[in-house]
Amino acid sequence: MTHPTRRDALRLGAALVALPLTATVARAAGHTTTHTVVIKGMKFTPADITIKAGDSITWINEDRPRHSATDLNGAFDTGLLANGESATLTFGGAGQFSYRCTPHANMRGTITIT
Ligand SMILES: [Cu+2]
Repeated sequence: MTHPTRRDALRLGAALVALPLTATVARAAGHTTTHTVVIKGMKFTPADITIKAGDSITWINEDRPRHSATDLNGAFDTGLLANGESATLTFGGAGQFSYRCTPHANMRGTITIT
């Protein structure tokens, strides 16, 4: 839990929250949700997820190999998660992200924020 890479990832997540006014409104209304993406069998489930601005996603690694959720354009990175570890990021604004696992290029996912 104190791995430096993980802390950096959380800071990036917090930075994403600060951006748009719509996210602030959504959070003030108390309608945010934390979604779960399970990493198991060398894939993200669900691989494609749609959330609302201000929501969070928790990635949980249930595999033996280490995995990450790493944005293709560098917007976020959970860092490598060992078996049983998780990381949570909050997404502030509408948009779309495509991400992959750093060690396993064929592990792909998308996040759509409405
Ligand atoms: Cu992986």
